[in-house]
Amino acid sequence: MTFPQYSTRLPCGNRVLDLSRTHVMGILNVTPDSFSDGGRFAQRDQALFHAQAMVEAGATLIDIGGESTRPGADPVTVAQELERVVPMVEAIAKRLDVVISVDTSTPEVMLESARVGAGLINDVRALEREGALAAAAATGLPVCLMHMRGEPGTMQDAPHYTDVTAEVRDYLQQRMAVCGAAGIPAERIILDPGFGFAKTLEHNLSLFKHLEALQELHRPLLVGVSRKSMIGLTLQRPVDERLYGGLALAALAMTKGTSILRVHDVAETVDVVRMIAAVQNAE
Ligand code: 7PM
Repeated sequence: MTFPQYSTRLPCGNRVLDLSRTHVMGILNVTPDSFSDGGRFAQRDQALFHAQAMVEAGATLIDIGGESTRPGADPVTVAQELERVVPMVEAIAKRLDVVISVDTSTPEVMLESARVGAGLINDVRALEREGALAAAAATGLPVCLMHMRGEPGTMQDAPHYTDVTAEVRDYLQQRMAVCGAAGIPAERIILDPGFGFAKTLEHNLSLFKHLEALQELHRPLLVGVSRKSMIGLTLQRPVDERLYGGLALAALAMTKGTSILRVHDVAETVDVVRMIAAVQNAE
């Protein structure tokens, strides 16, 4: 393993991530379809219980998202997203020792989440939405910039690339420059190739194979492939049978230098990370 070209200490609000090791980010969905309906408070209780289980299993970050990015999903209003996300951020920040990441593109959600204890902004639109750059800069928090093209609802309509890895790298480099000009320095940025976002299976596989090329940008990488269709299409598996494929990709991503693995299956992924780290740290 080559030594990272960036500081391994990433301040995330009132916590610090040590990027000299690989972290597991647990996915917590707070969209209404993600938990059985027992009313708003029962849903919050269930989500909190799930977050606690993920932290006990070794997640050092929890990613909270209130917008379904599924193609065809109803667009969520700012008020709905605030109501879903902010109370969860606050509840987790009060109770659990974990960095809270908010999966949002909405400026108001960034600002309110930061106010109640979020430690990281995770934006699948790389701060392209109106007002998002200024809001993220105002929070002072680190930002994960993800590559996508178009909008979630239409992004899978025949995406075309000449060289997917180079185009993803160039896009992320451009967004880093835009962030710099808006007062978000490179030291506060995490990069994500955006697996499954405006990419065919072939694009996803090629991008994964050449993931090391993103190290040229000298920033930590976050990879999210958990249960995604690139596993389903490759292995011909439905969404509830993609764990082993996902663990294979987690292992591969880690050996390619990924700092943060965004996953549903925390306990299983933590075993993969610990096992690889044991070998990497041997004489
Ligand atoms: C429907 C479609 C539901 C897509 C959920 C998804 C990533 C992310 C998501 C990722 C970062 C999922 C995605 N994916 N944030 N948010 N990187 N940074 O499968 O790959 O979890 S949502």
